[in-house]
Amino acid sequence: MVSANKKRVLITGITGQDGGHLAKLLHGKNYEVFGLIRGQNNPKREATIKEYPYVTLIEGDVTDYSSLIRAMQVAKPDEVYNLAAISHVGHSFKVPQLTSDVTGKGVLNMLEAIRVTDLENKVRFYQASTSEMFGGLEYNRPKNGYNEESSFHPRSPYGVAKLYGFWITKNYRESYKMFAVSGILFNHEGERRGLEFVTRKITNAVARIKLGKQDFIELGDLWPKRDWGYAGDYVEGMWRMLQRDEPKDYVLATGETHSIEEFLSLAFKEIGIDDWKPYVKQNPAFMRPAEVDLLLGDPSKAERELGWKRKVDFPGLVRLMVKSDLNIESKKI
Ligand code: NAP
Ligand code: G4F
Repeated sequence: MVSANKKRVLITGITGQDGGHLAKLLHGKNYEVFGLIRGQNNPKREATIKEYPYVTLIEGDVTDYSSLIRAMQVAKPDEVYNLAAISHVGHSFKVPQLTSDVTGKGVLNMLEAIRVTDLENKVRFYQASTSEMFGGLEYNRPKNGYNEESSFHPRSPYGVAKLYGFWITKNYRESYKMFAVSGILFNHEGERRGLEFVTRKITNAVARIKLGKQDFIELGDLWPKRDWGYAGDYVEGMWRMLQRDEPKDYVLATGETHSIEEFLSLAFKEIGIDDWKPYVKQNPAFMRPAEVDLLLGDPSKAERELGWKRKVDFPGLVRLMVKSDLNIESKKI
């Protein structure tokens, strides 16, 4: 039964890591939650229904404008969070045109669907922008971390597509006075992270090594550094951005950066192994044509204006991910 008093939200990318965290958060805040799901038989549909039974799924695809119009008509949302994307940087080099259509032009499709259906211009729009837009090169890296004024230098088809999404969001805000904002989020991880991303790939392998199911892990470059936080903390920041009086863009980050080697070291220590090196092999297949060397974010504007601050620290993040994977893997046959 849909209540007339409840706020309504449409989330694209509902089957992804952030989609799940956000649906849970907003359900807890008494929102009526609608989620866009793609494909005629999406393999994640059943798991999504099981874990988030309160979400009403709407079939659609961000490359299909007409499906977004329909989603708007069904959900009648007060807020839209556009999380849908081809989000894996390495994969974006393999499917650059599709990445451009989904991760880039998909943002325009969603904004247009809002513009033509929201005749009172009341819908608030969140775009999932990314630290990958900065590029992590030494020449444009501020000492205290990238902030909302830093310059961009994307290093992948993903980063380039996201930069288009960032600018078209800003353009719709300026042109049509839409409440349309970008969260420029640094890496956020957790127990719901896809296995294709390096943190979860490591914690899953560590759990399997502990349980005797796997002997080693194959990775690409180990020196890049990331500003890693916990996804559950970051969706709270997304929501806060849409509750402001004024539409503004914000960086969400921890203000710390760590290498993949540091992540490996902490993860293996969780299972009592001090020297991780014998368990890791390097495989060029996991290296990228261009790398983002070091990402460090400066979240001070979000801390000041949104009252947002990450709660889970780096060791806490590694610990919770290893613990969760040990739990998942020990239940599998
Ligand atoms: P994710 O787990 O990869 O989820 C991506 C979602 O997009 C999935 O639900 C996927 O659906 C959906 N999707 C892909 N193509 C689509 C299409 N054509 N139409 C509709 N939906 C489509 O990503 P995430 O980690 O939750 O991140 C959420 C958003 O934040 C993404 O836009 C990502 O680029 C951005 N971001 C993430 C981070 C991070 O560290 N996690 C940092 C900055 C920005 P399927 O399940 O059907 O594939
Ligand atoms: O875990 P990753 O794939 O994440 P990446 O490239 O930083 O992107 C993530 O964070 C972005 C925010 O900054 C998001 F916008 C994006 O959607 C995504 O969520 O790779 C992290 C680092 C890279 O330097 C990569 O080259 O780990 C390195 N790496 C080394 N071996 C590996 C592997 N990455 C993956 N995925 N798999 C490996 O085997």
